[in-house]
Amino acid sequence: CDVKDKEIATCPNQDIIDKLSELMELHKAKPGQEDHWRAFAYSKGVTTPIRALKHHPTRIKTYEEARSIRAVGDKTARKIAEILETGDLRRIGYERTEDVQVAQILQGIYGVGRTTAYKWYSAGCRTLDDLRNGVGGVKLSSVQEIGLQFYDDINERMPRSEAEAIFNLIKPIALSIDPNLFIQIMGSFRRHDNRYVSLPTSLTLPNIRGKSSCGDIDILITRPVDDGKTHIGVLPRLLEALHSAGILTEDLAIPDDLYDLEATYRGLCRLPDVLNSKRRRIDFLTVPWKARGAALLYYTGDDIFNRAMRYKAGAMGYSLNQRGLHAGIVRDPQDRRVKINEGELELCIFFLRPSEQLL
Ligand code: DCP
Ligand code: MG
Ligand code: MN
Repeated sequence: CDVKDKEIATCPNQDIIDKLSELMELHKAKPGQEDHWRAFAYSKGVTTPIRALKHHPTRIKTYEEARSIRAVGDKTARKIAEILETGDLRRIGYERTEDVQVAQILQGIYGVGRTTAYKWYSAGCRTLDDLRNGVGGVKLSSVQEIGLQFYDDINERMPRSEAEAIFNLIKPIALSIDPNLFIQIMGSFRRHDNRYVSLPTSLTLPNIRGKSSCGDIDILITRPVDDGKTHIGVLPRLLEALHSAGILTEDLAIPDDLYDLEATYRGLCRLPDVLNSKRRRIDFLTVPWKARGAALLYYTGDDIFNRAMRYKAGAMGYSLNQRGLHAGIVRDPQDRRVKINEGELELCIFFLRPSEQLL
C-alpha cells in the first residue's frame, strides 16, 4: 500500500495495519527510561511486520497465514488473529491510559519530546489550551511556542505538488546566489534511482519513494569544487533571501556555524502568494561535494532502508553513513563497534541519476 499513497484505501489488510500502528504509536509515547529501549525494540519488531503487511497482496484470514509471512513472528501473528476474530486489539485499550494520550498530543508540538511531555503532564497540563493558559506554570521555549502556534499545520503532511511548488520558488533564488550550486529535494519526495544496482528483494520496496505527500521538504545544497570554490557562504545568504521573499517564515534550528561545509537548518515555510497558505516544515542540508552521493542516499531514506543498507555495507566490510561508503576500516578486536581508523572514502557517487551528476 505504501507504494503509492493513494492505494492505501485499497489495501486488503488495512484494518490490521491500523490497529498494529495504533499500538506502536502508544508504545512510542510511553514514559520512563527503560521504556525508551522497549519502545525502540518494539518499534523495530513491529514496523517490519507492518511494512510486510502493507505489501501483502491478499487478505490474511488465519494465524498460520499471518505466520507464513517472513517478518511476522508469533506475537504479531497472535495479535493479527485477535483482530481477525474480534475486530479489535485489547492491548490498545490497556495501553491507552490518560497520561499516554496526553503525552501523544503534547509530543505533537515541535521541540517537545517524551520527557518534557510527561513533565508537563505531571504539572497538570492536559490540553494544548492548558499550555496556552499557563496551567502548572509551564514555560515554553521560543521554538516550542512556534510549534504550539502552528500545531495543526506542522502535523499535517503536504501534497507532493506543494513541496514541488515551494522548491521551484527556492531553486532559482539559490542559483541567483551561485549559478554553480547543486540543489535537490531529498526525503520522501525523491525517488531513488536503482538502475545501476541490484538489491536483494527485501531492499527494493522503500527504494521507490517519490511519495504523494511529504511531512517536510528536505533540500540538499552542495557545489562542485573543480574551480576551487565551495558553497560556503551560500546558506546564510539564501536564508536571508528566502525570509525577504516571504517563503521562510520562522526559524526552528539555525546551525551553530552557518559557514561550515556541512550544516543543517530547520524552519517553517509557506507559499508566499497563496492566501492563507499553510506553514510547512523545511530542512536545508549542506554537504561537501564529495559526500553528495551518500547524502542523497541517506536523506532520501527511509530510515529502515538506511538501516538495512548500513547493515549490508557492514557485512561486506565497509562502513556506510551520510558522508560516504568507507573501506579499509580497522576495528578494535576487543569491541568490533569501535573503529581504530575511519578508512578511505571508497565510492562517493552512487544512486545518482545522470541529471543529478551533471549540472
Ligand atoms: N533519516 C534517518 N534516520 C533518522 C532521521 C532521518 O535515516 N533518524 C533519513 C531517512 C529519511 C531522511 O533522513 O528518509 C529524511 O528525514 P525526514 O524526517 O524528513 O523523513 P522523510 O522525508 O523520509 O519523510 P517525511 O515525508 O515524513 O518528511
Ligand atoms: Mg522529509
Ligand atoms: Mn526532514
